[in-house]
Amino acid sequence: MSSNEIKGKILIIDDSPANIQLINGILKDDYEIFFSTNGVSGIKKVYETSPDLILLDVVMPDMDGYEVLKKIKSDLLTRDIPVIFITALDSIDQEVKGLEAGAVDYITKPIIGAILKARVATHIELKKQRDYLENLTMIDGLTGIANKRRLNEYLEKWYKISLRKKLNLSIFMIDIDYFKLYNDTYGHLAGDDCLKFIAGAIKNSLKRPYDLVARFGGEEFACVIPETSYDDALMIAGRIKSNISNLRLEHKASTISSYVTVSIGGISGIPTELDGHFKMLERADESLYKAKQLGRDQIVI
Ligand code: GH3
Ligand code: MG
Ligand code: MG
Ligand code: MG
Repeated sequence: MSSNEIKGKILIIDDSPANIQLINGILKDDYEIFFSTNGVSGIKKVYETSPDLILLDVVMPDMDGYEVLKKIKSDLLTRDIPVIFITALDSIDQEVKGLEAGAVDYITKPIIGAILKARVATHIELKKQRDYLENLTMIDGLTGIANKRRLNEYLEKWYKISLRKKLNLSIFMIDIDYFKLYNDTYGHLAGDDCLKFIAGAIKNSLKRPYDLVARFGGEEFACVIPETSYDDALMIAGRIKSNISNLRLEHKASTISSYVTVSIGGISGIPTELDGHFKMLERADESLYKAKQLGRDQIVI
């Protein structure tokens, strides 16, 4: 790797080490390169490295390129990664078959360095634009945090990862106490400002890059906290509550405090096949209901 800016991660899956070496030589200055010499380990590498692009050989013993592509396309976690076939099979039928299987491009051997570079650059750029646009559709307009669509996608993804790797997953539902009264007292615009402050306080309470806060609806927020023990989840929920109370947003109509408070319901545990990610959200919502029943301004996990 040179000191140039690295533009993305590329995974090469090819049974020929000589091919891997050749492609690596062409691309290594611009990209971080990973490789695998067979389909099974290649698929494992896809999960380990989350590449921006996969260069896939068609003819390989055991598992061929089509089977590998099918596997990649069948999983939500990997299906959006663009795959380019690189192969010596240069018939039109083969190329059509490859593109119909879901490859974004088809490059025939012998590999010409400049062409490989140019096509790879195009597909990496397209992927970045896709990711950018995708992100735009997943942001809540008022608060700037993730919206419900993003939450669902993110939760489904972490549910699967946690199930597979037997990791603890925590979900919080956070609801502002007596928010209708807040609107009635201070007006709807002040209510909107309050939602923005609360969203910011929750966001600031989450320290790790994989923690997500989303606006679930009206005055409800949800957090997805992966790879965190029950005790740590409880501590994070406490941090959220105290950061919100530190905002000291006046709420004189509230019967439990003179400031805005929230109730937090959560679940924390290793998911099982029986759960499903919606079921986990439901259980977090049941905890929230309990927190409300117990008098609001508290955490139930
Ligand atoms: P509880 O303590 O039981 O949660 O009571 P609550 O008043 O917070 O709950 P309720 O569900 O009755 O009221 C929610 C209120 O949130 C009603 C609705 O007008 C307000 N709300 C929902 N979305 C927005 C919004 O985008 N902006 C503003 N200002 N208010 C909103
Ligand atoms: Mg081969
Ligand atoms: Mg509510
Ligand atoms: Mg409420």
